[in-house]
Parts: sequence; structure tokens; C-alpha cells
Amino acid sequence: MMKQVFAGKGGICLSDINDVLEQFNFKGELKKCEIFGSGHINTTYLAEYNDNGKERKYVVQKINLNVFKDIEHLMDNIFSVTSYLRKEIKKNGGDENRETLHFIKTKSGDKFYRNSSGDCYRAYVYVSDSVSYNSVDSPELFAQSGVAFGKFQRLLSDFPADTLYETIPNFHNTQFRYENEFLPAVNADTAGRVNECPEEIEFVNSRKEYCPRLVSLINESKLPLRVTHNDTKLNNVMFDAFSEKAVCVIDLDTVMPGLALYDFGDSIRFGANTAAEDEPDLDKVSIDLDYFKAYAQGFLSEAGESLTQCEKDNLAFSALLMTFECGMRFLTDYLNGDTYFKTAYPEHNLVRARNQFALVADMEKHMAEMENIITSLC
Ligand code: GN1
Ligand code: MG
Repeated sequence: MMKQVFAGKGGICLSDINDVLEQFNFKGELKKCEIFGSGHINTTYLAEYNDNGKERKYVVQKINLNVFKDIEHLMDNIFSVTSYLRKEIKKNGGDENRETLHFIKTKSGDKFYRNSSGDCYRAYVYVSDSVSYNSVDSPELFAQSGVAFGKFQRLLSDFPADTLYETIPNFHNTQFRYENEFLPAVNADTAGRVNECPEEIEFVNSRKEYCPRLVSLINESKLPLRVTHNDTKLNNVMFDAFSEKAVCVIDLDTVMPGLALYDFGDSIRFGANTAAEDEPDLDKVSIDLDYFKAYAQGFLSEAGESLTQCEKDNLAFSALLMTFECGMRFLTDYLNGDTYFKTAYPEHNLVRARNQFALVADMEKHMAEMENIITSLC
């Protein structure tokens, strides 16, 4: 008889998840399955099994089909990148079972499971003895996440980036985000919220010249396309629970051809903010230059040699641009009536946008120092 599984706060019975777990080649007997993690997009479960006394944990994720339209190609990207990483890690004498994610096919050999209602699920082995952080309290730990994302870049430097599918076209094309998403959201005013945020809209419009900068450099062939992670939040790195060294990077949904600068900039946006990205008290929001330096040092120690001068010249700016872009995306979603990011309360996206814009404003004040730090490290 199938064991009854409860998931989520308050023990909500999710009978659907039983059917999902049954589809994968998991070892042992199911003990429990609970909602897990803090992503804004997918719904994640941790399933624990008892395999003849040995505990086995698997992460199962329901993929957000509103965000990801092309699951076949998304999972193809993930399987090809992780199998490549496994080989590279092994070649370098590392532990390929811990240093990259190990995805599990379904019993019928598919890379994900689609149930009768069309929902899609995929699964990977939980990285044992590892933890992730939404904030860190030392620059050393943050530097470790720079090492992890820098290593990800380095290990994939010979991977043929053009074989990857662009599963979310224009993901970090800031100009596209401005012209084709932000401005139409303001004009449509679908949720009737434009009147609530004139200052935030003006903040974006008055800085629109930031938007095309990196895109233009790509078009002029001054910046190389690379395999990029594209979502380098601190909580997308797993750390060893004992040594506090970074073990591997997770959340590979947005692995696509992109810029090394996107990965660098997005990490700073999230991890070098003195507050959480949704802290409403803007006095708490600022760029921590010690954290900025620590991350840059870690990242460059792994990826530095392969970066071009033009990439290095734009590292500091990329932090500002990724923060600006993310704030604009939160504001766009607020104006659209919260259709993209998960929110916990009605103003959540607006609070996030204000927070990101406060960080942009602080980075503008400290741009010369950020540039100097990069120059001193290169
Ligand atoms: C989303 O999946 P998650 O929560 O790690 C988003 C990122 C944003 C981030 C902001 C596919 O990341 O682009 O930077 O929220 N992912 C997608 O916290 O849109
Ligand atoms: Mg993500």
C-alpha cells in the first residue's frame, strides 16, 4: 500500500506528490516528503527514504510552467551540463557526486515526469551534509560562493555554449526587459497600480541609458558569449555543513548562453546587499564593499584567467546593472498584478523593487570604489 505523504506547513496532504514520487527510481522506503527551500519560481520538495537503514534524500521540483515554457529543452540543457561537469570534476580529481547535481530519470527513462494534469516534475539527489544560506555573516563565506560560481564558469569554459537552448529568451537582456516588458506594463496598468509608484517608475526611466550597455557590447562582439548560470543568488550555492566550503551550485534552470558579467553582477546584487532583497526598511540597504571585494576575489581566483579585458572592465557596472534589472522586473511584476514571482503579501514585489533601487542608488555613490577594487584585484 502506498504510504500517505504530508507536505507543507500544517501537514497539508498532497496526494499528488505520492504519484510523482512513484515515477522516479528512488531507492528505499519513503519516510516523509516536505516542502523545502525558498525559491521564487518552482515548488520544491525534499523526499526522505530509508534504504535498508541508509538514509537517502531526494529533491523533487514542480517546474513553474508559467515561467518555463520549454521543459524538454530546459531539461536537456541541465542533463548535458551536469554530465559534462561530472566528467570534468572527475578528471580534476574532485568528487563528482557532490560537486555537481545528479539528476534522476523517471522509471520510463525520461528527464522529467508530466502528470495527467500537465504538471512537470524532476528530481535530483540531495547533496548530503550541505546547507544553503539566504545571507552570510562573513566575507570569507561569501568569497566561497564566488569560488563556486567562478569554478562553474571555468569548468564549462570549453563546453560548446551554442548547443544549449535559450529556454528564456532575453533573460538578462536589460534593454528588452525595459522596452518590451517594463514600458508595456506601465502603459497597460493592468492591476491599476501605476498611480501608487510614480517615484519608482521615474527611477527606472531616468536611468534607461544603463539598459543597452552590455547588450551593445555583445552586438559589437566585444563581449564573448559563455555558458552562464544566470541566477547566481547566494542561496543557489550549497556549502559543506562542516567545513563551510562551497560544494556545488544548484538551480540550473537558467543555464544558457550568456555573459560572465551576468553571473558576477547577480551574485553581488543579492549577497553584498547589507539587507535581504525584500527588506522594507531602506536605511538597512547598502552595498557592503568588503563583501564585494571578497566575492570578486573568490570569483576571479577561479574564472579570472579566462576573462577578457572588456569583461573585467565591466564587472563593477554589471553589479549595478543586474540590481537595476532585477528591481525593474519586480516593479514590472507588481504593475502586472504579481503574475511571475511568488509573493507573500500584496506589496511584496513593490517592496523588493524599492529595495533593489535603494541598492542601485548606493552603488552609484560607490562606483569609483567598486571599480578600484576590481582594478586592484586584476
Ligand atoms: C528568481 O528561482 P529563484 O528564486 O532563485 C528569478 C531570478 C531573480 C530572483 C530574484 C527564473 O530566482 O531571475 O533574480 O528570483 N528566476 C527566474 O530573487 O526568473
Ligand atoms: Mg531560480
